[in-house]
Amino acid sequence: MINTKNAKLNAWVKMWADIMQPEKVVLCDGSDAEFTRLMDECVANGLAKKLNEKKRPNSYYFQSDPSDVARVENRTFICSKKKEDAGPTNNWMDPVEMKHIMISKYNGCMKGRTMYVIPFSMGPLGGAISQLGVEITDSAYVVGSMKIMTRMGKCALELIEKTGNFIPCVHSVGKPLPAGLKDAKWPCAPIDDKYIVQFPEEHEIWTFGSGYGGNALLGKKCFALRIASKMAQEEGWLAEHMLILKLTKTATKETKYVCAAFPSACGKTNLAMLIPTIPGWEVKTVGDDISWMKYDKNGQLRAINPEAGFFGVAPYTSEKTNKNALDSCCANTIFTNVGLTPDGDVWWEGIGYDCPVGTIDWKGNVVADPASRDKDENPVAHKNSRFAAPAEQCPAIDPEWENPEGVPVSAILFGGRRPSTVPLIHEADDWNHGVFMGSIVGSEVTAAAIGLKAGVRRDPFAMLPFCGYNMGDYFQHWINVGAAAKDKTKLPKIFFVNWFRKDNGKFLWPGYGDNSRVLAYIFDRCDGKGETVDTVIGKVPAAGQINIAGLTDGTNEESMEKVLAVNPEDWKAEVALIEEHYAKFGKHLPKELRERLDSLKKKLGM
Ligand code: SAT
Ligand code: MN
Repeated sequence: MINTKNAKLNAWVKMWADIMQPEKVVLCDGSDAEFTRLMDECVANGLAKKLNEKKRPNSYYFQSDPSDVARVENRTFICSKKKEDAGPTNNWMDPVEMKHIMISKYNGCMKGRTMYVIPFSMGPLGGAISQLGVEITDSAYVVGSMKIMTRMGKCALELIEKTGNFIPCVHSVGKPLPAGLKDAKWPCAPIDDKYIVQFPEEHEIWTFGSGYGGNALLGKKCFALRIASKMAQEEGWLAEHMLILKLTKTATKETKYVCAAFPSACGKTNLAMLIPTIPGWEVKTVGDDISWMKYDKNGQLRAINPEAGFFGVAPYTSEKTNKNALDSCCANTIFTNVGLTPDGDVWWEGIGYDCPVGTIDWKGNVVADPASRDKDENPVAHKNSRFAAPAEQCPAIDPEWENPEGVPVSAILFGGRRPSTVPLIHEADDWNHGVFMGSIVGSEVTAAAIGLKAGVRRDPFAMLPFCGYNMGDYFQHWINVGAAAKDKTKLPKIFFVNWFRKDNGKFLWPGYGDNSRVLAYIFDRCDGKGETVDTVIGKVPAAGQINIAGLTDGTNEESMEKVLAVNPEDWKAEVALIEEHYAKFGKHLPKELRERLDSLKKKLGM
């Protein structure tokens, strides 16, 4: 058992060890030596491969079970006392009933395995916006990943020992290891036996049966979004699925911080680490996935990145699309479900060079003839294959990224993948209009979750899979946060962007580094500069306001007109979809949003 200075923590671990019956219990110290020891143990047991030390020092390669490659939304539950409090967009089960089921699953589930106890901090240690947690797990892969993704071990334990405050996070891969048997390459439970469970009223997380990403690294989606969104509602702050970046106008050294919410696998990591293609601008990264925001004593909304690493989608990350992400995973990185090259390095589709003959694909098969392989039907790297890399290794990391006070937020962006209807950028008239924009975010489905139907789905605030309570009440919370601003002029300006609009099947905007052209416009708009045109949905840039000088991909005045167009017929069809979406929330839909929709309808003559 463990013997920390905190009796509550000791008793909690003992209670779970009695239920799960591990062979031993290990309190993680978070040291580099511990990381290397645990990862080398995985290698020795056939669960991982060590990558070529010369090419990728201290880095490891894992292949998951084919049933365990992404989040599982139909196995994710919000267990509030009342079903209504989980709302229409979450799976709900009664907490008592769920605990009953899960205790029977957890009973003896760690037999033959080690129970690791991981104290961790989400956010800079001791920071005003930060929170503490403890995860118990029987997966060394999870320990290694938590070491990269959070501040974990001794440093967090010392704070927990002082305060006794921590969010309890319980995880097991759900596969006891009988004596004498060799472990599976990736132990986990069958798909229908996976449970990703949040108890929002108790601020507690129980997951079972999956070892992958957001299902198992409980500091991330389960805590920093689902539980934290509930805590934020109770305490008046915001826990959001947003990247945070710093934009600097190099001539004057003026800076602005921007937060942006896009659904999973829509390019948050790329935007967060963007290298501008226009002179005079610099982008630095604070975070690529999650933003916690609170007002400071002067009424300025400030944001922290609660994470310490990037859990990024590997495919299509290249020198060209995201050099900073590639450089971030140069060492001390865990790769999952990418290809493994004969010289002990990693490969994925879109890495920027051909797949070496003899590469092992994510399913463990040798790729004998890379050229004949169908990269969509049978990719070498799974479409949701990931790297977990320390944020401090990012060449573009902002020196302020560990500021415990957070960074001041000037603008908030919403967006998704929309092939039609939605212009490259439009601007909200005020905070509540921005909340309306967030509430109607929609996106084409990506590979970040298993079992979703293809097509556009509504993903309000990019929080659909991550909101820990009734989404209608969450909309209301956003309205309340705006209303609580001491000084409304300090509220971030809100914009909606869409890098993915198409014309005849071809993207109308180059994206990636060229998104700096849109960021430059946003920067100026935050200072009240730049010319806009009013449309039914908000302000769009006047012709010529977005700098397209030097673009060689065919972008011109004409294509800009198309990418910025607001077509009333498209929006009439969109309104019908929004009506359908809003109808789900019943009396939980804030009247302010209903009024916005009515005013849009009026403008469209509906
Ligand atoms: O939830 S994960 O951490 O697996 C990745 C994502 O969906 O953004
Ligand atoms: Mn995400």
